[in-house]
Amino acid sequence: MASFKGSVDIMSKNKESEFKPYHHPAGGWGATGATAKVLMEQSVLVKGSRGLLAMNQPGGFKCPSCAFPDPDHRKKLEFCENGAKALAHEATKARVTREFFAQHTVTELTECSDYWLEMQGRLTEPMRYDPASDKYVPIAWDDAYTLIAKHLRALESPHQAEFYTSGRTANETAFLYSIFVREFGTNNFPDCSNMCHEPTSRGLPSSIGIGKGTIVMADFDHAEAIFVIGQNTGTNSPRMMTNLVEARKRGIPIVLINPMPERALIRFTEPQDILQMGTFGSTAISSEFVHVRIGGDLAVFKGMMRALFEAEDRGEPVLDHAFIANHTVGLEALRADVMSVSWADITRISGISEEQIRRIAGIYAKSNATIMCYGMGITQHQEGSQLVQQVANLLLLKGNFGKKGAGIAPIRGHSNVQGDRTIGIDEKPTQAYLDRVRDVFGFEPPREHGHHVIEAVEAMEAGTAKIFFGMGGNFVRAIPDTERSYAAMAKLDLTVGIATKLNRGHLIHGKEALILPVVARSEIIRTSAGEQFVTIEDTMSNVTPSRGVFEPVSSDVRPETEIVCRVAMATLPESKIPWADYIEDYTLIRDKIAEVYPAIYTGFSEKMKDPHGFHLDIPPRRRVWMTPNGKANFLVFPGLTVDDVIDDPAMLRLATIRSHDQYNTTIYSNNDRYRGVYNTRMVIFMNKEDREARGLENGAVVGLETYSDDGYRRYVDGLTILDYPMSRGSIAGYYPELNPLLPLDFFDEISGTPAAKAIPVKVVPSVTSAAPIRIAG
Ligand SMILES: Nc1nc2c(c(=O)[nH]1)N[C@H]1C(S)=C(S)[C@@H](COP(=O)(O)OP(=O)(O)OC[C@H]3O[C@@H](n4cnc5c(=O)[nH]c(N)nc54)[C@H](O)[C@@H]3O)O[C@H]1N2
Ligand SMILES: Nc1nc2c(c(=O)[nH]1)N[C@H]1C(S)=C(S)[C@@H](COP(=O)(O)OP(=O)(O)OC[C@H]3O[C@@H](n4cnc5c(=O)[nH]c(N)nc54)[C@H](O)[C@@H]3O)O[C@H]1N2
Ligand SMILES: [Mo]
Repeated sequence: MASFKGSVDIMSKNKESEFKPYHHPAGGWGATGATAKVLMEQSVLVKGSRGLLAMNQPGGFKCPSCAFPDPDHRKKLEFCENGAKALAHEATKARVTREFFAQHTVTELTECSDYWLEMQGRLTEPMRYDPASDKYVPIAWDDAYTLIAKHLRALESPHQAEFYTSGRTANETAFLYSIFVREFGTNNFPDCSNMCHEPTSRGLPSSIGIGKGTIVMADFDHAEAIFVIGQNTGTNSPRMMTNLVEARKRGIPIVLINPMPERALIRFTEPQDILQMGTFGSTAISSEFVHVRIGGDLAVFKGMMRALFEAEDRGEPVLDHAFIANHTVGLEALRADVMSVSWADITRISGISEEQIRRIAGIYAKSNATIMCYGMGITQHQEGSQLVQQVANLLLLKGNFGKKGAGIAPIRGHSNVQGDRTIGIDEKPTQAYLDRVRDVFGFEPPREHGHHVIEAVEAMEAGTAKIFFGMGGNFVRAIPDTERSYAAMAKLDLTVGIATKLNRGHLIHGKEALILPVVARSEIIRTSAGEQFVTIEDTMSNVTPSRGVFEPVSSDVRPETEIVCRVAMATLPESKIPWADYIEDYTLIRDKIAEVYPAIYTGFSEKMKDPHGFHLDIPPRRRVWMTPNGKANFLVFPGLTVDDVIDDPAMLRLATIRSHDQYNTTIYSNNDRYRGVYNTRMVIFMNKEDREARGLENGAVVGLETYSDDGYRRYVDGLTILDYPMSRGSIAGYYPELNPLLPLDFFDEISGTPAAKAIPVKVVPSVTSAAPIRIAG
């Protein structure tokens, strides 16, 4: 069995691994201390602090971390511990230079951990892989563009190239990229969103007419109940904790549905609340913790709906009948489906008692305005899209759209992942959009659907894809089935990584390979037309300008937008599109965005004069439904399970999740403070009874093996079991170390999103000897 490079961290070998449960509230002084520490580690205390002052402020830049919006009027400083980490790592003093690459062969670098690669610092000049020396060597920008163009033009078909986007790419870049790739001739746009909130984008349109969330920030102030489902807010969208704290202080119930009691959602101290900090006070966040089994959410939702229908049958009016009559279709079919499932099955599959489900249904029934937030715990299942539709069903039953304090709230990940989608990064574009592109730009775009992430990997495996072009991100580390995916990438003729930092995606490369370094979000973009800014769309559909404040890391990095334009000019010399102009003046790009999207982007350039930006129209907020029948639809999904049932009592469901000190594939440290894990990431969180049933000790080192019937053995070794209050039958461990366990074909058919939260695994003996973890008593 191959060992996966990067799984075991050489740095942490010298430090003792430890498991020491965290008993403090999340946030508070722990977060403040961690912020100062990361700024010091990256040697950017002064620069970083200056950056934090400009982050998420009007006229400044947007935090490169998550997609949570800025407040309308709130604290003076608007950043969190994890935003500070993202900024410190972007503004770091460390540099990856040509001397660095001269010192290490690529084979040597693949032996280093993801953490070590990240800590080497910012990329400073374009590099080309040299097979003779097995090293990256410098290349001039023009030669890099020529090399890409040569490869692209040599393809038999444009569909042999895969154009990936990670969600940090700004609107202007993403828009030009989508136009260039379509003029080149393909819709192959695998996107990080395919692994993330695609079930939202694909599931919600048939339900409410748009694949986006429907709340705005102010809705938190008017909500009467908030549900947080399958989302680790305190780590992944820490700025949302302010909204939850404020809601709790107003006495609003917050219902948490999660197989793990995430620390911050239990008790939280706001690092920016001086009084609470001074008194070591904290706020209890969840008023009701629903300790669901992995994949048990469908049963919980159906139980809630059943309780509502039963109340109606008893003559207690809990549904919004006027709304249902005027705005929806399909109630009776939904009722029939929900009433056909028994309470016995609901409680068995969810792991939640009828009493508790009735209680949270009661909270929901009483509330006149409810927000339901959800994250990867809902989307990353085999039926993630249909699960999202059930969240919408619940909300529709009480008319929770188009009124203050209510709505559906997918909490997106990357800061512009939603914007990239809006602006054309879509492997299945609509014909109406393609017509607009044709009319505005004067070329005929390809009409057939392109590849999403999984299809792109399959094409690489099959040898039909020849080129991978990565606009940001760390594709090879983010995707499932690590071993197969590495092999697939290595078959390519050319891999291009447009990046700020060195990552494994640059080391698992094609026959030829390029690393092209960019100006980062926090840095100034200067062109002949003066300083430029870009725009992003957050998870609540606010479009705001982002203007960097630091000098670029080197004179040899380029804005992403320029890279797209120059690749286009080199590849399509006959193009009539004025690419050279777009390099200089981003207003020209925004004017074209307005032409392609008149319904939402009219007057874009003008609107961007307001540093607060503007809100894109979300029709359900006006109770307008852009569905084929013009109504909101109750959608039926029969049964109670969202993942294939494995008939073996040894089976455990594994959720691959993020630690507190990582940003996706970027590892900031090997600690996970709120879960009490220090100096290691090779752990699995397990319920004590599940552990004892297997005759194992707390701290035992084991392997995990996936149930799969496609002939591949998927196995990860050297994992320490930690007693953790997980729901029964549910275990969790870290992404990306456990991606080798996630089969490529284990995904939601509607969205193509891998079921990274529901991998069926069994515990198997360990064949290596891992260093023991000290378990604090
Ligand atoms: N600091 C930091 N911020 C980030 C990121 C990061 O890596 N670091 N990543 C960004 C990105 S791209 C994204 S998409 C978001 C991700 O943010 P989240 O959606 O919070 O992602 P995860 O940490 O993967 O896991 C979410 C939660 O799902 C729970 N869960 C697992 N399975 C189930 C289930 O079956 N049902 C329920 N109800 N819950 C379940 C887990 O216990 C965990 O609490 O965060 C973004 N922000
Ligand atoms: N098993 C499992 N797999 C998962 C998930 C999971 O929960 N479990 N989560 C999935 C999710 S939600 C997502 S979104 C994907 C994430 O997949 P990606 O978006 O591909 O991964 P990231 O780790 O966010 O990418 C990090 C890299 O982006 C580059 N970068 C950072 N900033 C910039 C910038 O400003 N410009 C450019 N050009 N490059 C930049 C840096 O080089 C850095 O190394 O992973 C998915 N994979
Ligand atoms: Mo994501």
